[in-house]
Amino acid sequence: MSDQSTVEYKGPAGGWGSLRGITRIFGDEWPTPAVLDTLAHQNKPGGFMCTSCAWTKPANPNVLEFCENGAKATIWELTHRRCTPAFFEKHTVTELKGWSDHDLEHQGRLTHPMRFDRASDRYVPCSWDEAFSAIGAELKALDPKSVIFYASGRASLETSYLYQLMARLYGTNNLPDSSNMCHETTSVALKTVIGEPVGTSVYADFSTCDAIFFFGQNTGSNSPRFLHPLQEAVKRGCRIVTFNPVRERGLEAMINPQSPTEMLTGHETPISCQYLQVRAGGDIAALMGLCKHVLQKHEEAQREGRSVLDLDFIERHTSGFDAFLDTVRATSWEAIEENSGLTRQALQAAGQVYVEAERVIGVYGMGLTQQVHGFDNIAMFVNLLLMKGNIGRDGTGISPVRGHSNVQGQRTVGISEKPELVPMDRLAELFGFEPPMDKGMNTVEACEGMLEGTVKGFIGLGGNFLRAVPDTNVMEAAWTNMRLTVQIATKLNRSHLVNGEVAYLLPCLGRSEEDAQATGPQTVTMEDTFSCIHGSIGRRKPASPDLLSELAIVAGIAKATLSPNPKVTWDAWVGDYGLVRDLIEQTYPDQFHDFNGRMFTPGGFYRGNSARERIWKTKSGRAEFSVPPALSAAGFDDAPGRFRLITLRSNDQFNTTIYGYSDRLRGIEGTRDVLLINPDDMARAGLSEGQVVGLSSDAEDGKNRFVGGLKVTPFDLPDGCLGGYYPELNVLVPLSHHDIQSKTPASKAVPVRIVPGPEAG
Ligand SMILES: Nc1nc2c(c(=O)[nH]1)N[C@H]1C(S)=C(S)[C@@H](COP(=O)(O)OP(=O)(O)OC[C@H]3O[C@@H](n4cnc5c(=O)[nH]c(N)nc54)[C@H](O)[C@@H]3O)O[C@H]1N2
Ligand SMILES: Nc1nc2c(c(=O)[nH]1)N[C@H]1C(S)=C(S)[C@@H](COP(=O)(O)OP(=O)(O)OC[C@H]3O[C@@H](n4cnc5c(=O)[nH]c(N)nc54)[C@H](O)[C@@H]3O)O[C@H]1N2
Ligand SMILES: [Mo]
Repeated sequence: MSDQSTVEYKGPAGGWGSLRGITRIFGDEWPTPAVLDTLAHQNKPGGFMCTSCAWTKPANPNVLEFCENGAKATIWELTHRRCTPAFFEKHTVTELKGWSDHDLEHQGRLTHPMRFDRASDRYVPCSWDEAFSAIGAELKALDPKSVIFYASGRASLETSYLYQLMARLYGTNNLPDSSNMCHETTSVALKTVIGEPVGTSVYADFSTCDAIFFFGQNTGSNSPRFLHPLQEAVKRGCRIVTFNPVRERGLEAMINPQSPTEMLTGHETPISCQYLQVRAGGDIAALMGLCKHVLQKHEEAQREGRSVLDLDFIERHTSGFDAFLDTVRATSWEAIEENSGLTRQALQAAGQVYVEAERVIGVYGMGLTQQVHGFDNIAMFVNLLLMKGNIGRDGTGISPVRGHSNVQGQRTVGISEKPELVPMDRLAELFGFEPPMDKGMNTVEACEGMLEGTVKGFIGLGGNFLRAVPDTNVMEAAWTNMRLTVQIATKLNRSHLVNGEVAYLLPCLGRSEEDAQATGPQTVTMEDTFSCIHGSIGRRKPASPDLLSELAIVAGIAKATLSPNPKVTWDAWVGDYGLVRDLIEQTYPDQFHDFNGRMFTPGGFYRGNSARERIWKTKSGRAEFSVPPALSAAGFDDAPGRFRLITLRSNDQFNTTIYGYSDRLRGIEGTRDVLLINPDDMARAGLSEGQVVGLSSDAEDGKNRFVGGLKVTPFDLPDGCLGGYYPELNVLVPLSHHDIQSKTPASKAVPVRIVPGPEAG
């Protein structure tokens, strides 16, 4: 690498920096002092469960069981700012479209149901009754197959269950979820190869594992409380090996902000013992390299009468091993080095950690799932783990780190476009109707439907769909062709500004707020990344007296739309969420028995996982070794001038919610309009630091996609890889660029070229 220095952050993750991150937000959003009480109970039994990530809530929590980003999420929700009808009177929707994501949400909490008035180009206040009956009338007039019921992974199990029930009673399985842009690859790949759509590890496994392999998950920013068990693991001798094109600080070193000694002495714990900067899309090859080393060591050991592979496990529990071995043998180190961007020596050293460890956990995130061959990334990771029986034993497992706080749970209780994943017979029996059995649309298919004009209505249970999906410009243009768009939200975002002919914006309670109904204050529940279910009670005064709970809004729309059914008692359910938990229990008796009785179990109650018990619900009845169809996960070839763009999250955002402009852990401050590039690539492209350039799409469809105004920023990345921020760069991700099997958009290796000069297009 040339000696041009790169932008970086030299401090550890956690530490004083994380406290400064929180206090900066505090200063700006300062809610009531009561927020401190909410934070003190955050993620603890009987308290409220953080709306940020899906990391688990342990049975024995820290004194303060929240992180920098969890605190930001709570403060953001409990802000004193209000986005009232008076605000909408002042600003036209067209004007607001010119505002940044940060400025829109920064207006604070929505307070009143609003109807979009096309004539004045403004949102105007309306009553709840008016909104529900207008939406009901529109839905009745539409073909159910033309309406999308989207959910962002935050809403509780109770609301989610009723949401899918409403969609199915109405007549559609069009239930895409934010998961379709996220860990859908996991749901499809793990279901295929181990028979469960979710991870097999639990929290306790992190106390007994000998090694952890990390692929494409940014713990320091996205699940910071995970750093505590990692720090503990390192201290007891567990070895952590990380594969990531970016040197993420949280995986290099941390200071526990809850330890006074560490804070005062500045003593940091190194996290990864080896850090391999794999090329974006290079993981299939990297994993192949690890497997090749394991196999070689096994063959050496066999000559001495020993074994590295768990042959007994392979024999009794797996299928496809021979074909897999043939492929590992046939793949050359040259091909592995070229596709992974890593040297044979580095891969062998990492492979040796795997060989020497008795118990290994495989952790991963968006770096593996958001790729054209994302499915094969995950299947390949499972291959590595199966070689030594590292699934279904204490201290082992495959561990996807889920995103939104209840995204996994939404799938568990039936938000799925795939009817075969839902116990339709039970729904039919419980509610006396014939559920639709045709496949619904996932996120990409819903977008395709909007482009084709077959989708006419959209209901959004949270989220910022239009900003989160690929091909922003194309999708925004198509969106306004819809007849009906309804958004249930806490804060204003861009998806609320691009409207169908009839459009409503319905404000809801946040999870930290008291949800009082006919039978008193209500509890809601969520499922964390380890399949543990937790009750959550909000205690803060609602941001406005005109808010309804998400569950009440769903029921309001349902009642106005569906014909009466004696088995479907919306009012009773709104009055007592415990009745909805009874329905969940009746629908999923094995996993949710005694739901109401167990929901406050410290650490949550575990709903079980067959693969963890080595019961494989796959086609063959065994865990599947598989052969990847390609060594590169990128899904496109290299070409002169073509780069692989990684769309990143900063430490100062939660998805499309932009708290601020400080990506502290990467040393990028003050702006998000950056193009991260390594100094060698900079020199080759004739660029200089601070120069403003654009990016254009280099996808095979040849379509024109362009983003300008990006500041060239030298950054430590592998050759041929660029970094920039999501959602600003979603303009460049083609809708057709997605994981082949699950259709998760492939946002981590997007083909682009650099266009010098800000105005080029
Ligand atoms: N503070 C905060 N927390 C969050 C979120 C947030 O936006 N902000 N979002 C939440 C949600 S919904 C989700 S899904 C999770 C997302 O959390 P993560 O799964 O961590 O997702 P990302 O940050 O998008 O990307 C993860 C990492 O993948 C790396 N990467 C990119 N390409 C590759 C590749 O080809 N191979 C490998 N091995 N690595 C690669 C990137 O450098 C990055 O470090 O976080 C959740 N938590
Ligand atoms: N290029 C690129 N694109 C990506 C990704 C990427 O890494 N790169 N990541 C993808 C991933 S992993 C995901 S999960 C999606 C995220 O997609 P979404 O889940 O659709 O988006 P969010 O940004 O999480 O949604 C934020 C909005 O949710 C609303 N909200 C907040 N709290 C609540 C609440 O309690 N109730 C309700 N009803 N609304 C609430 C607020 O109005 C806020 O503006 O984006 C995906 N898109
Ligand atoms: Mo996500």
